[in-house]
Amino acid sequence: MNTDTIKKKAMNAILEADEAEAFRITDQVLKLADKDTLDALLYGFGEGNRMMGEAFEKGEISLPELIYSSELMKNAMARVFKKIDIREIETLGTILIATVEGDIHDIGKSIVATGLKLAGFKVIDLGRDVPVSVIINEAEEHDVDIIATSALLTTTLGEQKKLEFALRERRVREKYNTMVGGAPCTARWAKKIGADVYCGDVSDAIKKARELMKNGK
Ligand code: B12
Repeated sequence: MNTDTIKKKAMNAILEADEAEAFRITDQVLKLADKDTLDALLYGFGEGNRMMGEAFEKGEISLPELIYSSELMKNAMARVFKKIDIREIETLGTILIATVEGDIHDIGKSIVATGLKLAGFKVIDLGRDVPVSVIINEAEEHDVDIIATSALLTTTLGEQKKLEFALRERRVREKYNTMVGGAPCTARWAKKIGADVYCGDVSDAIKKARELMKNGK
């Protein structure tokens, strides 16, 4: 099975809320057990969830249906974690991830957290609605390499800027790489606020996190 087929099947399993199919494709990918097929699986699940988000917005599906699809992906991923002993994979680095204060959207953030974990990163997921002060305190305590934040509202996007400012104010900015994401976020926004990278989806996040670790800080 090539990576395009995996992406398509994973995406359709989410769109059709077909848990049995999601598990079947996940098990097939586990047999192949290489990074490219796992990336393709995640990409497909991510795309499926993104399209479900759009369908919800258009009023085509209900919120419980949308949440069910993201749970379905989480269950399939739990299957992966059970089979692959994450400790056996090289630890590429530690990433702290959170949805910013005032924002309760966490579907995309959780997908990205799962993807990074699967790619071999240690991930500390602080959840949603997390104040900048908590993000920095936790980053300091766990000595993380990358601080990744998600913002889904134009009104909460400013929290990512606040984080950059607070990191500088506490004179710890140079210790971390920062990564920003979420629907209203752009590469231009990242540049404007001084974040290190913007990522559009889970595959992009994995790719750029790997690059950041290679380049060091
Ligand atoms: C589901 C949803 C909700 C759910 C959230 C459930 C949950 N547990 O997350 C509920 C119903 C609770 C909700 C509430 C609200 N919502 Co809402 N919501 C959505 C919706 C339909 C889908 C979001 C989603 O989950 N998409 C699927 C995931 C997979 O995609 P994603 O989040 O974009 O994530 C991907 C990328 O962005 C990226 N990414 C995301 N985060 C990160 C982080 C990092 C570090 C990286 C690298 C990458 C990354 O990777 C992900 C995977 O590929 C969007 C519309 C849309 N199409 O985006 C509106 C939307 C985001 N919501 C919106 C609004 C206005 C609200 C409310 C204010 C509504 C209200 N009046 O009450 C409240 C806000 C509550 C709050 N304080 O946060 C607006 C925001 C408008 C704006 N620009 O500000 C949107 C765009 C809808 C719209 N068109 O008006 N919402």
